[in-house]
Amino acid sequence: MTVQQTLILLKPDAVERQLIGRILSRFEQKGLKIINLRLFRFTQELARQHYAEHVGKPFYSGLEEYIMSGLVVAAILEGPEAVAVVRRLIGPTNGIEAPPGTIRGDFSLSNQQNLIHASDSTVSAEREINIFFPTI
Ligand code: FUP
Repeated sequence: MTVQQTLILLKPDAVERQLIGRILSRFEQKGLKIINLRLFRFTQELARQHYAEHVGKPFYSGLEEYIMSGLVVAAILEGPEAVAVVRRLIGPTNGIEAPPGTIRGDFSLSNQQNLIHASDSTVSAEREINIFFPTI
């Protein structure tokens, strides 16, 4: 068992739907610690950096428009095996397929407006933490 840090983003639909507290409380309830938190708006440059692997895909322009459409919350969560634990708590990408009990399964019916992003590996977590919480 390794204590890890992972990055989550509560996307514009989560903020607009006033789900910040309910979503963050799921992670706290699980025992994960919120060790950093900020509210901000994506620029196009930041979207391209964060979603670098998706730039050029057919859904990218819609994804960019969506992620820039409102305020976003970024947080660093810490706990045992946090990367995998958080991915299981959020559920698969498509809210239609995400099982009940997961965040996407309980609150989303969309493949794009799926409320939340979470790092998918420890390598991604390190990269994404540095994007959203750069050390000065
Ligand atoms: P996830 O890791 O579950 O957040 O999903 P991906 O990294 O595969 O995709 C990142 C985001 O791209 C998703 F959250 C939503 C968006 N997306 C689409 O809009 N359409 C698709 O077909 C796939 C992903």
